[in-house]
Amino acid sequence: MTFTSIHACRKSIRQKMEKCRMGTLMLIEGIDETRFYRQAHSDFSPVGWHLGHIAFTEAYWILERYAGLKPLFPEYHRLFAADGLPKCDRQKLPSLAEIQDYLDIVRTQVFDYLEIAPLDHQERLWRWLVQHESQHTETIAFILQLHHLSTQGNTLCQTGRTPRSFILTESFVPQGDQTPDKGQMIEIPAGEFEMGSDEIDAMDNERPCDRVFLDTYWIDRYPVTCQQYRAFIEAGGYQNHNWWSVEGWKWLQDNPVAYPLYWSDEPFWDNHPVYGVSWYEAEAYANFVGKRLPSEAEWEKAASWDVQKGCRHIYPWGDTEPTSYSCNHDNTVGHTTPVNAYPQGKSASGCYDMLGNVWEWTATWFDGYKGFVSYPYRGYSQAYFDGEHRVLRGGSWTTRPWGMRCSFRNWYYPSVRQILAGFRCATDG
Ligand code: AVJ
Ligand code: FE
Repeated sequence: MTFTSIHACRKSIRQKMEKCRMGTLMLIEGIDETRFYRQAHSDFSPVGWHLGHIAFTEAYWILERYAGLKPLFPEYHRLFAADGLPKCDRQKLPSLAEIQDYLDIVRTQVFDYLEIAPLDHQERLWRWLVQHESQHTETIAFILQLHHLSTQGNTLCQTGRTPRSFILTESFVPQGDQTPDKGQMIEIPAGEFEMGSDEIDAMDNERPCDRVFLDTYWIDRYPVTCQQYRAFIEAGGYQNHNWWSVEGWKWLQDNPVAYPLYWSDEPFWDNHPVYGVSWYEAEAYANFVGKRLPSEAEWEKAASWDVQKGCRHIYPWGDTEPTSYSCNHDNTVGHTTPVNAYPQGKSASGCYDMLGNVWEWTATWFDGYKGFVSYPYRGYSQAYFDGEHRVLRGGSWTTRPWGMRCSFRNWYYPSVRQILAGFRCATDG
């Protein structure tokens, strides 16, 4: 890097880190003690832990590993490292003020070091840190939704805001059920596409970019809506094992539910995507409409590949960073939006909402691509290549801009409903 470009690089990293932190702190502004210290669900740590972990991760990678400094707060290592305490033992935390101090003290020293950091070798890690914080901020948003759910009861607008209506410019025709209706599906012609990414922001699990051949398939233009999902509920979907896989039916018997975790019968939400469903519920719905879940390759090709031009895009709409016109993300709306609300965010193939609104379950088990190399540590991705996690794509209305791109891969156990995940369906050509 030249002197000017390294200077520009420092400045841009600093700005991203500041902007990212602002969003994190905005989310927890005015948080009460219960929500700060208590687990909302056994699979999730308390909000306070995530904040400490964000500071710890920055201190560990930048101050200890790069700057060679002694740990500032050695006692925080065990508490805030991901491989420290089990989730249920993360409730005895320092106070909110102490954790905020921790964040600030670390941040000041990190910015001091940034001025002299050899970014030629370190840029990837600095940018990884912004994404790391972004992901924990999203997890905090999931946890806040769960707290709302347990205190306010079940409504789709969990943020405490009045839901906003959208003036829609494109019509939306909900599809029928039972017969695979290709009317609202898009045909993706057979051929190769470029899957994954080698860009500097790409996580280890997105690399390396590779050409992948797919046969012709069809994919839903929109994520499955509440109205469509209601047909499944009303047809006795949760009572009829015919639609469920053996695994899925077993999950349902162990977790007797009859509608998504986040659900409302109000017509207002009819054209919003369904969310708060486990992978098994998504699979059962797909069977019900005679379809299946897309593989992650099918999802990514529909999101990123321009068949006409024969090239991939970082985002469905092209290569420019997301704005409030391209998709519902970054907590700006505060809830889901109708699935046709963002015509400007369409992919080249014509799919809506590929990024933002709700995460989308895919049929694929999380694994490394051919040529995978762990970065920055084995526990980031590789520890989850266990054949027990399903890949999700796309991002939700709480995803920060730094985690939004067509190649981004998320992963959770198929039983998890506590994330903002819905799905769309696919069929063979
Ligand atoms: C990609 C969201 C599944 O939160 O477990 C954060 C991201 N990894 N710190 C998670 C992550 C390490 C990860 N997910
Ligand atoms: Fe982490």
